[in-house]
Amino acid sequence: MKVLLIDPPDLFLQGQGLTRQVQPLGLAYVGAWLREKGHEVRFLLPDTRAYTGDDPWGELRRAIEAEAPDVVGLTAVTAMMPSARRVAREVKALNPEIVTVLGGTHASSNPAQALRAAPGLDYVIRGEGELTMEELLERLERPGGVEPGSVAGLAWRDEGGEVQVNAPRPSIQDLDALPMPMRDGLVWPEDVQPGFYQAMVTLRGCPYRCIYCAVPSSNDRLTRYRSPENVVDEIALLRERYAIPYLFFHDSVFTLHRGRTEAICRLMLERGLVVPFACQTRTDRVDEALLDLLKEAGCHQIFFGIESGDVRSLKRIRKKMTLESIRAAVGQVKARGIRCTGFFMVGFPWEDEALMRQTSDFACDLELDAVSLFSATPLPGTELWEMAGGAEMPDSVDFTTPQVNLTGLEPEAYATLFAEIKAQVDAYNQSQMMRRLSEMTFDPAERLAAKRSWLDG
Ligand code: B12
Ligand code: SF4
Repeated sequence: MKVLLIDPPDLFLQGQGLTRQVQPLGLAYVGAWLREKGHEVRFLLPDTRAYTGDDPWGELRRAIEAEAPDVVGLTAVTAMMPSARRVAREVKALNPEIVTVLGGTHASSNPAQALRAAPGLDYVIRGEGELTMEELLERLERPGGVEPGSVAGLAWRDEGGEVQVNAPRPSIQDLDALPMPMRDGLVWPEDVQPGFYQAMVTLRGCPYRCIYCAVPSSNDRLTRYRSPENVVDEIALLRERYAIPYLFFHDSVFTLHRGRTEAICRLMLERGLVVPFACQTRTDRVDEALLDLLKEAGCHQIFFGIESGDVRSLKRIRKKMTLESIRAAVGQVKARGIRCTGFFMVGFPWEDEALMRQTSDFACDLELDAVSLFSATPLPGTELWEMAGGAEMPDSVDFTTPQVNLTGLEPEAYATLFAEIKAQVDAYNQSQMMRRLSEMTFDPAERLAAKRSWLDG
């Protein structure tokens, strides 16, 4: 079948969404699997184009029409659902025969609601999409009809229009058996900036249960790992095929399994595949020896999910760390010349002004290279969502301004306080940038030579 996989557009980006030029790996894995099974697969990344004029959806519509797919597969986080619904509607307006399927985090934690809220969608797939999508396509092709009730992992509408959600499909155990993510087949390949980074994931799932995070609810609870050999084979492929200048491990906790992380780094060194890379992890999942090895293998930047500067809040969100251990981990990273960024969140239901300021003060006192501050936002399937009564749904991807107020403060008071705290963090980030610039020392002789060659030229 002809399958078109679409990452719904974030229209406000106006074609400037650099990170959106990285093919979402969920779609890339599903695409690779379907292609291996004989389907014709293409990708549409609409955020690589600027939207102008009075019909911002026009170009997307024309591209879908030209591709004439049998099936459109969409991915979405919660905040992208309005856009996903709109794309599904556009597809159905073009041709109601095109089958529309949604997968991804939001679909996985909330399949019934996702389908109910989107008349343009035919099916929702929860959890990993490879096998369920393959089975759905196989049934769409066969003369006897789909019989959706027996497809594990599928949500569908019965003849009366009622949404039915089937039992989940067991998760894929052997990740090495999956083909490498599909990074070609782009409808608009000319839009993707050469020299931008490529992303990889080396594991699926997470054993932790942080109350604000949607990862545990969108997978089953099992964490599965790719073998170090399989991971490094993908790095070799990326080097060969795309000459990647930079790699980003998009795993939520890249160093979750210490021995495996070590093995990946050693193999990168052995095979001469040292590539500058960034990764995300927790402060309690690094130590000095591991950081030395990460650095040797090319680690250039580490992102830590630190979240709070209040030890009781850390406990409540299930990040049982001490402020001293966080400080020590950041210091160890920085001592090795690895850039270190921290993610923080304020606005949990129990937080008052003093606690929120405590977090921003702590964040700005850690000597991080950069601080990212978000407003606590309840995502479906999380404990925070339940605490918030499951009522409000973020309708913007911009969590750097409050989408939802969970605190006891009046909404306006919270918005003002958040803006003040954000300004403190922005000023800190700016000062860190200025410091880095001033530390860039130049050899006077080199400067003179450069000036001469410029004058001579
Ligand atoms: C990398 C990443 C990003 C990157 C994305 C880069 C890119 N273009 O890929 C960046 C930094 C840009 C980003 C931004 C955001 N992110 Co983010 N991100 C992640 C992260 C860490 C990994 C995603 C990934 O690649 N996973 C690996 C793939 C293989 O897994 P997968 O996506 O789940 O796909 C599988 C299934 O879901 C399914 N599937 C997925 N799509 C489809 C489609 C079809 C048709 C089918 C059949 C199946 C299917 O099959 C796939 C293979 O089995 C996840 C956490 C995580 N560990 O998953 C958070 C996560 C997805 N992000 C999250 C959030 C909240 C955001 C932001 C809203 C944050 C913000 N305010 O800025 C923005 C939204 C950006 C946007 N417009 O989409 C949340 C989403 C929760 C939710 N319910 O909304 C997550 C789960 C993190 C969390 N702690 O909760 N993110
Ligand atoms: S925030 Fe990170 S460590 Fe916590 S549950 Fe989510 S992925 Fe796991």
